Amino acid sequence: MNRRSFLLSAAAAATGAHAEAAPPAPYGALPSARQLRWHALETYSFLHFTVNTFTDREWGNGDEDPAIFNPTAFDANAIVSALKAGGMKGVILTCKHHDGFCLWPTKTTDHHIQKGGVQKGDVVRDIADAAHRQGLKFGVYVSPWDRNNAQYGRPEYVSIYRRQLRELLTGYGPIFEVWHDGANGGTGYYGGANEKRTIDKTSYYGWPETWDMVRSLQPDAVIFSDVGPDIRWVGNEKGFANETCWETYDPVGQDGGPASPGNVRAKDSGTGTRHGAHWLPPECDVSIRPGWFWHAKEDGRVKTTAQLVDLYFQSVGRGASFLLNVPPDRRGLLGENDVASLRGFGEWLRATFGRNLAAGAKISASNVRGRAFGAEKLLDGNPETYWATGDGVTTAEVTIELQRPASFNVVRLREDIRLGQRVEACAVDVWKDGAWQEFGQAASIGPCRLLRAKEMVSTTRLRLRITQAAACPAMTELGVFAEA
Ligand code: FUL
Repeated sequence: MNRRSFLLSAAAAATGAHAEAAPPAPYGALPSARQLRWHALETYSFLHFTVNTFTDREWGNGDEDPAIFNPTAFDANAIVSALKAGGMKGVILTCKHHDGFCLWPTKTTDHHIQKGGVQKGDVVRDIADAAHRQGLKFGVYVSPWDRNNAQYGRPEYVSIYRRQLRELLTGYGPIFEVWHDGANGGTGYYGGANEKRTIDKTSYYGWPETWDMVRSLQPDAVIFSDVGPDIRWVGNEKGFANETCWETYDPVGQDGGPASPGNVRAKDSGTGTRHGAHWLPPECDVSIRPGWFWHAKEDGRVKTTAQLVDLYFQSVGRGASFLLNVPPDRRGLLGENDVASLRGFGEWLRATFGRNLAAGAKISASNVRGRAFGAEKLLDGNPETYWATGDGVTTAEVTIELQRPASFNVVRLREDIRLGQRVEACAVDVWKDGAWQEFGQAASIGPCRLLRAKEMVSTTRLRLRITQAAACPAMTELGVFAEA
């Protein structure tokens, strides 16, 4: 400290005025701007729709006649409205699945929607336009494995695949997510060869070059695969992340070597890597039915609203996103049971999280970094403001006094992830019968942690305890909710 600043701070101390504290230094790997925008979505949908819908299969062989894709009452607006009512913020369409059939009139192959003489439309255009009109984001699933293409397995196919992506990324407005599945190579039609083609997953597709192209065409789109580079697969197709789930992740291949799409040690993906070098948050993909595609025999096996709610707690509630597949049927509409479960889920979301019962409460913290970082920032509903402690203060308590007794069973915590993932253990207590009782606890928080009690609790006092953190905590929200 030089003499002038010493005198200034001495003068401030004498008058009681303090210079405003600086924000905490970020900790560890940090999210990019495009990842931050994606984190805010939390719930969005998959539409699995292609020739398989008409052949009753999950994986087409690639020799399907394009004419069989013939929905009788396709209505993109109705599909998107049902997703919107279900609280979905975006929709990712299987523009091309492993069978190679393209749902848009691509110039790269004859195996597309306008060949075969029945359906003359462009399903990609219809879904993209309906989504944008209704305020949902639109994303594309484009399978790298193509069981129809004669060139699959040869270098020529990689440029065909890139041209397909280019068509989708330049002709259909803003794209929020580009989805590459990890199923790669094997038997197929391959232009009539009907053989097995094996590719080297680490080198064949030239992913770095493809991803550079995606970046240049749609800089705001996040890229999903088993290994990112923006969003990671959670390691299962059941819709849940691990109880402790870190946003950071350093993927390793199945044999311990370099990882690539289709070659990742999936058992690590649900937890991530604490202190990992990459911010690579998990996405939990799951179908509302047993299969990814529509099958009449599964009409009675649609997940209920209550099952979707459980999955929401196990995905979004653990810092991941919830990617719910709802497959259109042969009419080109969503089934009645699917629409009803979605509607129920959307109503539950709005009714449960519409009102933070702690809003307006008295709140104080055992440590506050400075006026701009007070505990009241946890209740102001503003994701840009946060409570933070002083540097080096990695344990702290926040106490809330409600204006009147409230009954609730959910507590939501959010860190300010612009500053990295900092908290490593926390607990929430409620005041009951003259003592503190634990309501719930967690290790990781990240963008969202939901603590859910089996039964409603009634109290006027709650407390959050941060018991371990890698750097002073910086948190944007402590919400208290009653499940509808
Ligand atoms: C997997 C595919 O093999 C399934 O058919 C489905 O599309 C799922 C979401 O991804 O890799």
